[in-house]
Amino acid sequence: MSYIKDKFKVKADELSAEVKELIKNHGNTKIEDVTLAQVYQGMRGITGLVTETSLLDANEGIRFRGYSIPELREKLPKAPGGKEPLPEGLFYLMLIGELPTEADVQTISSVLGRRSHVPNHVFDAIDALPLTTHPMTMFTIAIMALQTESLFAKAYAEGINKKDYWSYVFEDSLNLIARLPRVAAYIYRRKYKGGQHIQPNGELDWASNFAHMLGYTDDAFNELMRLYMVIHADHEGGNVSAHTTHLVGSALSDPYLSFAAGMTGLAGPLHGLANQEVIKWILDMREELGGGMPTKDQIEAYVRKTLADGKVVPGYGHAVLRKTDPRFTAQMEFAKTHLPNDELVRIVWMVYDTVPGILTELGKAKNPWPNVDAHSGALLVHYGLVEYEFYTVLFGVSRALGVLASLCWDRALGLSIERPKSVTTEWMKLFVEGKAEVIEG
Ligand code: HAX
Repeated sequence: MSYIKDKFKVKADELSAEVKELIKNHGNTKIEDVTLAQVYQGMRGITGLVTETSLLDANEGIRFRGYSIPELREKLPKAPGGKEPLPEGLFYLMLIGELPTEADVQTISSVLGRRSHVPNHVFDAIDALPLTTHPMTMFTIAIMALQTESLFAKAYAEGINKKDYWSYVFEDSLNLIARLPRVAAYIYRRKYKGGQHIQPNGELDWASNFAHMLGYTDDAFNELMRLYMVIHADHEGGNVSAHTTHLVGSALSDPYLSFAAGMTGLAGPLHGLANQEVIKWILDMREELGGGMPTKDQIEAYVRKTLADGKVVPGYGHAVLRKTDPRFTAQMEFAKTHLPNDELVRIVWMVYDTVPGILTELGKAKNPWPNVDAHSGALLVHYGLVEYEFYTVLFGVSRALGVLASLCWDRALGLSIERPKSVTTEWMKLFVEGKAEVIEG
């Protein structure tokens, strides 16, 4: 691993120098004006963050270091006999900014395998929770319990030079990514499989070892896990889980604390929890209609009822995207290859034929198209992973790759503690009347 860390340091030193020059020469350049609506409505569209690992285009979707999802599926190294990219390769790409070789991916795979030991007190912390606890709550608590292992926190307590922060954050990030599948699988097996745990297999790649610890042995499920771990990893910096991890990290909270905070955000139904909400919504619809395949008219009626009840249609819409999410399309392609006749998948596709027209007709949602969460559950159900409350944990394990690679960059670039300015509505009213000055933050 040390050669990858050395390579990261070289890249980080180069970029740090460029950023210093940019700030020195263009620090006062205005990027855009901010409207009152943007301040009230979730800061939508305000450029206020730098995230090196990926960039989102409203129409094209996500690009990781310039590569789209179809390009990643083609160019990243695969497991022997596999067709889907290995997530270890995506992690390397996000960290270093270059496509990895097979050897780079092998190195990361074996480092993650070697570092996957989880101390017993973490399992004890999970075991102390009632079985009824939501898996995302268990996951977040387990990550907090793992914080005892933070090298950054120990080094900071002993006193380190700020130039070295990145090195400890780098080690913590690798250790955390290595441990998360074991923690997540423990939660799954405890809650749903009577506590019959499965030991890791160090011979397997990161995603298929995760599948193995969950209890799945099907090769196609390994492929799904590799694809799943790649497409959920990163979505630039402003989404709730990435932004929260970055924000908390900016206070020099260590990667365990920062990532746990990000996961509490991922657990919200407008963000990562939407993946469980989608499948729940489809299953509820099917139950209400008496089972089997619904007709197009029945789906349309159910969508309209959902909206009339003042609820969102889960899996549709996005704060930035304005077209079908390429992460949805990648899963659709996977389904066309591996499970084209699956009933639930066909319902997902029928919903895709129905919802955008209705949301467009109603004219409220800025994006009527499906996002990543609209498809993922149906694929998991097909392979037997029917416990949908667990789905956001899968998302969280994947999201670690992106937000922790970003956290390494945050510390390597010496980014500041985040502290935007806030105002009161009283101030807003005076400002629009020309009676208040902009207060310097
Ligand atoms: N169903 C019904 N109404 C929707 C909608 C949907 N799928 N998507 C947006 N709208 C509504 C909004 O609730 C909002 O209504 P109000 O003015 O009454 O508040 C209006 O349309 C305008 O919203 P928007 O500007 O188009 O969307 P936002 O940027 O505010 O929100 C969301 C983006 C993703 C939160 C939103 O589209 C939504 O709630 N979708 C359903 C939940 C979902 O799928 N979330 C997962 C998103 C992807 C992700 O983060 N995955 O982890």
